[in-house]
Amino acid sequence: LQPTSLKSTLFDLATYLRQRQELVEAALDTSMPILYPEKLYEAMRYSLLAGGKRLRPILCIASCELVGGTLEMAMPTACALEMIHTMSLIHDDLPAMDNDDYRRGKLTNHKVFGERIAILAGDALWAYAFEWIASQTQGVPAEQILPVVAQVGRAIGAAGLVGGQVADLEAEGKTDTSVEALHFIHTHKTGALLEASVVSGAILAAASEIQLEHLSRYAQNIGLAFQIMDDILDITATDQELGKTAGKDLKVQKATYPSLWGLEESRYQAKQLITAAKDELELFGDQALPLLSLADFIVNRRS
Ligand code: GRG
Repeated sequence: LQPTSLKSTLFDLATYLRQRQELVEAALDTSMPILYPEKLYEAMRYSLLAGGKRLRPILCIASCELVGGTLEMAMPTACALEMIHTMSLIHDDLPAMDNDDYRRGKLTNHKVFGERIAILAGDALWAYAFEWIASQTQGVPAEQILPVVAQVGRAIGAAGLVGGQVADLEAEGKTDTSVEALHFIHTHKTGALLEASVVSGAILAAASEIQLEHLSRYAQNIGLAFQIMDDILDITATDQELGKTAGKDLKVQKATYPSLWGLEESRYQAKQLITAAKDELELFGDQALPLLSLADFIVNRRS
């Protein structure tokens, strides 16, 4: 018998990811036609279809399928999660926030469309995300769609992305940020939407309470590991791998996991979290291979 933490080596993740990415890409493309005012829709499409790993939609679909649901049941929510992720990147790149010129190897939204349209494209994207879940989800009873809406709403507001972003802004320039404060920032900024992705997929497939508890803990662990790896990659990956351009202005000093723990300890902690995440999936047996492999992907990725 193989321990859960070793099982994912049997799974062809590259093919799985490519196939899922193509399906998500096509669904996102049809979700966003260009209407009037064209400039707004073009700005929304520009960032929504700018590539990216599509990790949140893929987690949502994998979790839905794990609990016995279908890809079709999960796809509207999967697309909505990517719309929200995209809007958070557009707003994060704004001059008032991180002031970035490049994202996913392309000019940032405000560099192409101007700040005012970038803000509004972000606003329209997250409103559309909720409309999309409510109007497009089929084959799922309304009483399962409602908690998904609540889960996603919670993940993006003060108890999630926005709360994490504010805590992050408040930590800027400080030299005494604690590990607890850094955890707060990242469990909210990054972890909350990853958790909502996994949990919402499972809710759509009518997961039991016990399944939801395990999947939540799986997602919390991969969420933190994901951020630790992000911090590590910021130091070790090339600008090309990160989709940035070389020679950017020096950023405001921020605490990171490697700055608090060092690189080696950060890698160790990320691996520990991935092992813990995979252990949470024991009860699902081999059905969990996609989520087990996705956990490994988080620590092995190059961008
Ligand atoms: C949600 C209403 C609302 C506002 C946004 C700006 C903001 C508030 C929050 C910032 C959130 C943020 C940018 C978190 C970082 C998340 C993160 C680790 C992004 C990188 O994710 P990947 O690696 O990116 O999945 P790709 O490009 O692959 O999609």
